Parts: sequence; C-alpha cells; structure tokens
Amino acid sequence: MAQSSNPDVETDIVTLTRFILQSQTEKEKETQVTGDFTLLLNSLQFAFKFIAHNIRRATLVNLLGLSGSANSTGDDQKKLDVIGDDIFINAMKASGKVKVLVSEEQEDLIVFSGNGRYAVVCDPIDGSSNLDAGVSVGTIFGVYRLPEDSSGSIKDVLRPGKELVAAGYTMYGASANLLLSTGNGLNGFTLDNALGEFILTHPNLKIPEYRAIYSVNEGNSMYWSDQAKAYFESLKFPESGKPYSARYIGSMVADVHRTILYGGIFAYPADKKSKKGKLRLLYEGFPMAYIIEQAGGHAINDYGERILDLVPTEIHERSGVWLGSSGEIEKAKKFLCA
Ligand code: AHM
Ligand code: MG
Repeated sequence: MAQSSNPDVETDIVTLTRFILQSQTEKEKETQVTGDFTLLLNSLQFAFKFIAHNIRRATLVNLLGLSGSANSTGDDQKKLDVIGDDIFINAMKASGKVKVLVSEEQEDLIVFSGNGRYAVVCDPIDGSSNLDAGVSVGTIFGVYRLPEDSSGSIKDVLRPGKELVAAGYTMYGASANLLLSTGNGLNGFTLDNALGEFILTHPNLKIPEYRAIYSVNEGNSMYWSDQAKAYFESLKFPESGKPYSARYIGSMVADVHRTILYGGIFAYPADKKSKKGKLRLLYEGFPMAYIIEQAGGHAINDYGERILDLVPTEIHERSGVWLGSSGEIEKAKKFLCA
C-alpha cells in the first residue's frame, strides 16, 4: 500500500472489488478468461451486504422467529432464512453469470435461463437456530465453473469439492467478515458499514499447525463411534496431563472462523442418531474444506478421507466433517482409521 500523508487515515485501502479486479487481471494473463467471474463475485458481495443489513435490523422490524413454513428437509424455517434465500437467489439470477444454483433452503436445484457459465452452491443463513440469541450466523458458498458442453444440469454440481473455483463464507457478527478463496490462498475482508465496502483486513490467512482446542457437540457423545469417543477422551485425559480446551458455539461459520484464526479442530461426526452426519457435503463441507486447505489446514470425513475428493450423489447429501489445524486433524485421523 502507498504511504499515506496523514498517518491516522489509511487512504489506499484494498476493497474486495479492487482485490478481485487485481487478481482477475493476473488470472486473465494466465488463462484468457473473461471478466464474468469478477462480475459474479460482485453479485455475491451484494448478497452478503444485503443479508448483513437485514440481520442487523432484524430485531427492530420483527424479522426474528419462525416464518410458518418448512424447508426441503422439514426444519422450521426462520423468517430470515427465507429472506436470506430470496436475496441470494435474486442476486445470482440478476448477475446473469450463474446457470445453476443449489441452496440449502430449496429442495431442487434452480437452473436459470441465459448463458451463465457458473454453478453456485450455498447455505444462505447457516446456524439460524442461533439467530434469536444474537449469535453469529453466516452465508456459506462455493462456485464451480460449468464444463464447456454443459447447458445447466445436476451434473454440474455433483462434482468433487476440489473442482471448486472459489469458496468462502460471510459471518454476520459484530461486523460482517468475508473469508474468500479463489484457489490462491485465503483472504479475509471486513465490511465497513459507512463505506459499504468489504475491506481486506486479513490477507493470506494461515491456520496454526497445532492448537489444543476442540469444537464438537459433546451432547452427542453417547451416539458416537468408539473411534470418535476414544479420540475426544484422549484430548480430555491426555498422557501429557494438559487437556484441550472446549469451544463450541453451535454455528458452523463462527466455529470454523475461530478455528481458522486460533487453530484447533472442529468436528461434526456422523453418529448412531445422524447416521450420515448432520452437515451437508456440497454447500457446507466442500466450501469449508476448500478454504481450510487454502489456509494450510486439513479436512476429512469419518473415514479419514479428504473431503474435497468426495463426490456427492445428491445435492443435499450429508457427511461427517473433521477440519482444522493440519497437525490436529492428522492426530484425529489416527483414531478414525484405527
Ligand atoms: P443449519 O444448516 O440447519 O443451520 O444447521 C447447521 C448448523 C451448523 O451451523 C452447526 O455446526 C450445527 O448445525 C450445529 O448443530 P447442533 O445444534 O446439532 O450442534
Ligand atoms: Mg446449514
């Protein structure tokens, strides 16, 4: 950044738009791609700002509480879930760059008319059961480029997570924080409400290799596999005599955000009650695994397989998820694969 003449005011800040344009220009030199991707990311950031705005004003205008309808998997939908979903769908449609959209709130995938060359997968407001308590929630998203011969179908999203060209989340908390990767590291942006811009505040994020923090819903432990039980016991009663700290918010975006910044492990294993796990592979597991790996961490399923190598067979497929510091995941893997 250029030196400001006034040391109190940074006058040469990197906005998300500037960051995207700069990285796009570098990519264009390599791959001759068009500016479509830049325009798509611009529409995504509009959706994040709009959702952030609605969450901030929710308590004032009575948007909290149930909407009276249920989503595709039977969960009660919150008013904000519905609003977040509508905002997201409309923004992706209006971008003209998206052909296929998968949302946690929609039973089927949506295929837009037009010549969009991207497929977007998303959970518009994840962790919404926490909304009434003012706990941070977030939008999780991933972007695939359509194969040349595709005119938009389910095949465009039933692909391994390693084929994503971009992924991330925006966490709506005290401020709105966007963590974004386009396959070249992980960068963090904070929404400046006065400017209405996401500002690059956490360039090139890296997860610490080890950290003695575990994040899991321990209330499920009686349903866990013997391997999962043995692993978490080993953290609480270690030979070293120094047990791990437990931190669990119950909002994936917030738990993953802390894990990226401080290190440690976040897990939602499959168990005897949720036999395939609770979290969704396509729009929760993949985007989180993608950015975790971009920050130097690891992400695996209950069998120790790399999440980004998995191929979903349906859009709402669930999976056990273990992600975080590379050293901590490798330790867990020894138990899971024992
Ligand atoms: P949602 O998509 O219905 O909001 O559910 C996903 C959320 C995650 O944010 C979080 O990690 C998990 O559910 C918490 O589940 P639990 O309450 O079982 O611990
Ligand atoms: Mg969710």
